[in-house]
Amino acid sequence: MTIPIPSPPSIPFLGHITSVEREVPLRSLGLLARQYGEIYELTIVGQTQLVISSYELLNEVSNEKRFCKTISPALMEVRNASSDGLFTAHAPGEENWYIAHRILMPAFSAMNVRNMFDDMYDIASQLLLKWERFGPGYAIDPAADFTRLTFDAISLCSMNHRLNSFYSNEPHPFVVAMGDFLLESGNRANQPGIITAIKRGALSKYEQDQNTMLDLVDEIIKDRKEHPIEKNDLLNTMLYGKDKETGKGMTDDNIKRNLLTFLIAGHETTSGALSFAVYYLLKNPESMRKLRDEIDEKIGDRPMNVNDVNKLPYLLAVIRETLRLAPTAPIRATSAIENTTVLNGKYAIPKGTTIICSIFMTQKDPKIWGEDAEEFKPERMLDGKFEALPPNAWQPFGFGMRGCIGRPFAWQEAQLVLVAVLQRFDLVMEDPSYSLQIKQTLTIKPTNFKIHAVPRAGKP
Ligand code: MNH
Repeated sequence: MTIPIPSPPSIPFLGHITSVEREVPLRSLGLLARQYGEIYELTIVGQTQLVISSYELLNEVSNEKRFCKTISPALMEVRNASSDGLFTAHAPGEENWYIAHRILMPAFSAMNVRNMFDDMYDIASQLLLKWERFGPGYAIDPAADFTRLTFDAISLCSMNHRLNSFYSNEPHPFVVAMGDFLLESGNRANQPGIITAIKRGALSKYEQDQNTMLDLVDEIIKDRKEHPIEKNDLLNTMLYGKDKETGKGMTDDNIKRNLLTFLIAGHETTSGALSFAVYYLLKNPESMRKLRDEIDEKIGDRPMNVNDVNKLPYLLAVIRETLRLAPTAPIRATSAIENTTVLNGKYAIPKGTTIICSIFMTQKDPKIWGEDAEEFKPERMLDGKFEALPPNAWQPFGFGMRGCIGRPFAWQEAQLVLVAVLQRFDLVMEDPSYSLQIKQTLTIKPTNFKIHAVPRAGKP
């Protein structure tokens, strides 16, 4: 016999909207988990969603025979711009996902990403120069500069297009439009359609933001068509690649949607991860010291090169631990393929119901990580302990066939940037009493966080 899934009391008509805080919905999801447990049900504007927060449940739903990715209400809104691009496509369901997946996977293989190292380093050098020239008195907003870096890097490495974000005081217009678009997409998922319709102003701004993003996409495609290059980059692969299974290429519209997808998914999460890493390292000076010692010993003053990637164990542990505590894509959504039960028949899960997997919570489950689960301890990822983790305990890059396609790219980029920055600078928190505040759009990043970069004595 199954037992009912707990649910907070709801208000007629509005459902559970009031339980889910606008600013940082994640925080409410965490509080609700504390009150209602590892699985609970929410009804938001007429849609039932289950929220799971324990390792055990996440592991059970991480099974492609029984569950598959579903496009959550928030991602349904993001589809307004990205449509059947890889991230927001329905699969199974939309053939374009399979075609694009097969054509584009090889472009982001570990091998191909190695070839992008020099372009990545080019962009990272621009950040180093900026921090050097502004000097130690300048209060750096790491999230803003890491966004310049990751955004310029995805565009240069995969589209051969320079955005030159470091040459502007303002964030790139695409980045501003994207932030507002993602935030509004999340809001729209949590409000009745009638409110969306009433908020006309927001609606037209919402459309403008999409146009701002798509304008850049059009510009990049036009530029490539006018100035073709011979390079197997992502853009040429999209324009000229053929799917071996169907013989089909990607349609013009699907190319546009995927270019947009890569411009968004290819920078926002890595930028957040780098910002969180800096935060945790500054809050844990012992870890900072160990990491710097490792870099000094293994690399010293020479520039890092592609053969150093994945060779620094403490660095890898720091990035893994950062993405455990602060998975920058903090939730994913799945649903049962058939009516089923979970936890040995305890709860019934109807086919198709959206299951929000709170990776943010599951990766802090004390049953896996112990009573100090909330603490930053890279040591738990060292000496074979990462490899020995139970399946799906660490899952910041999603799961199965819908897992992250950019993982090798993000992995190389995060290593390269942390090494280059720590080789040259002593980082200091602007306000030593700062404690983490999170800004959530669809992804998370630290907010109101400022640092200073003091050139290290005797370093180039
Ligand atoms: Mn990425 C899917 C996390 C970097 C491009 N990414 C996912 C998913 C997660 C994720 C989680 C699965 C989402 C879901 O189930 O709904 N991604 C990350 C993190 C980083 C990251 C934490 C950095 C750190 N991602 C990148 C980079 C790129 C990229 C860099 C591009 C170069 N990600 C994607 C794409 C998808 C995706 C494209 C969609 C894959 C698919 O469904 O086919």
